[in-house]
Amino acid sequence: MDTTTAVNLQDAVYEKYQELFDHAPLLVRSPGRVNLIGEHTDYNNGLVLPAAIDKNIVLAIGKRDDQSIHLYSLDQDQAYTTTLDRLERSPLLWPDYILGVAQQLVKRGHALQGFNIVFGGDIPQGAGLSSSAALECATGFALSELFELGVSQLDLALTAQAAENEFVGVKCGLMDQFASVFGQEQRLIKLDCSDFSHEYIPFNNPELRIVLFDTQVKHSLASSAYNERREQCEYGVSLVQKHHPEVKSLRDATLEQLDRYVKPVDEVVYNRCRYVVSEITRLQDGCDDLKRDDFESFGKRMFETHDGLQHLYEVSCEELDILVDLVRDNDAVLGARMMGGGFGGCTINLVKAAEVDRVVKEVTHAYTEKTHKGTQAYIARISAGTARLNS
Ligand code: GAF
Repeated sequence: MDTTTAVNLQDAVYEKYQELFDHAPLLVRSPGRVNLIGEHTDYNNGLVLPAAIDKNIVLAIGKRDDQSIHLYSLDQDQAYTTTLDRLERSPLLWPDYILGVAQQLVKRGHALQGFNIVFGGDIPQGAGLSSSAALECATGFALSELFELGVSQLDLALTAQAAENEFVGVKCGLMDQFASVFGQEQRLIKLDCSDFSHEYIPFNNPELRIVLFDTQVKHSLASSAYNERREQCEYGVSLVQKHHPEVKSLRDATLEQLDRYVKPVDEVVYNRCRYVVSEITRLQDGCDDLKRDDFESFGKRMFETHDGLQHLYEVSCEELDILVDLVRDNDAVLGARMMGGGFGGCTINLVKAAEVDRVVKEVTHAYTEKTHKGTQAYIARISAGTARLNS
């Protein structure tokens, strides 16, 4: 977070809390994320390579003497009130990310009492930077600190994911919540979603920048198509499993098995599975590139990922494809691809630091010419994960 914005946001959240509830709150922040490579692999027990970024949800929390829950969103300028025994979905939608986490903590045997929350953020919404995962992780962490629940970092990420799966209804994997909680300055997280083991890979080349171009669109089929992709992957696994019972997820499957057992039955499911199996290998190779400082090779893999997401997994959209095509032959851009669930949001680009201004100007202009829409560019700085802001 840019220091001035960060301080302003913290101050705004803190002051609003005091104005509404008349006592000093506990303050936490939880970041959004980028993902360098490894898309739609997390819910297939595969690997991902995310990092927390310098854009955050800031959340103020305090105890109440009763069982009620008072919530206020600074960005929406909306309040919502309920009670601990009525943790149900709200017509306002944003409270669900908070109530879902509270429900999961209760389900896991933690004792809560009533609480107040005020939150705000500078993570662009609907841009695929995981503002909802950040809100879930901020809530879980804040409740754990407030009621001294001792929730571990891994349980925090899993609780937040369960809230998204069960309360909000999006069957997401663990990547976004894990990155938000486990993020570290200038380090990528190579997370193995089959057993949650992870390794940090330094990413601090001063000559490179991570630039995000926001399509400024979010096509409506995003969450239903997401759940459908997940089902298609599971179906592909079931076809392989009939012959290889040891294959429990696409992480265990080979391209040969897909050719043999999935392709003859369903060409679409085959394409989905082929993308995932190739992407898991691509991520492993990409991590080797990074360890050798071979960013050229890593960048080429990012373009390959985009091609797979566009043609095989079919979660891209016209605007994302245009943004990637605009930089394919640009010497200052080593790699680019759509990022996150798809059907809108941002592309992630690896750009030579000295050329960032020129690239942003050219892409912004050309995108508007082609789509008659605006794009917003963000430079993402890799930052630390969920933390307390006061004692
Ligand atoms: C969304 C999901 F929330 C993640 O779990 C992940 O599957 C991603 O889409 C695609 O890689 O961000």
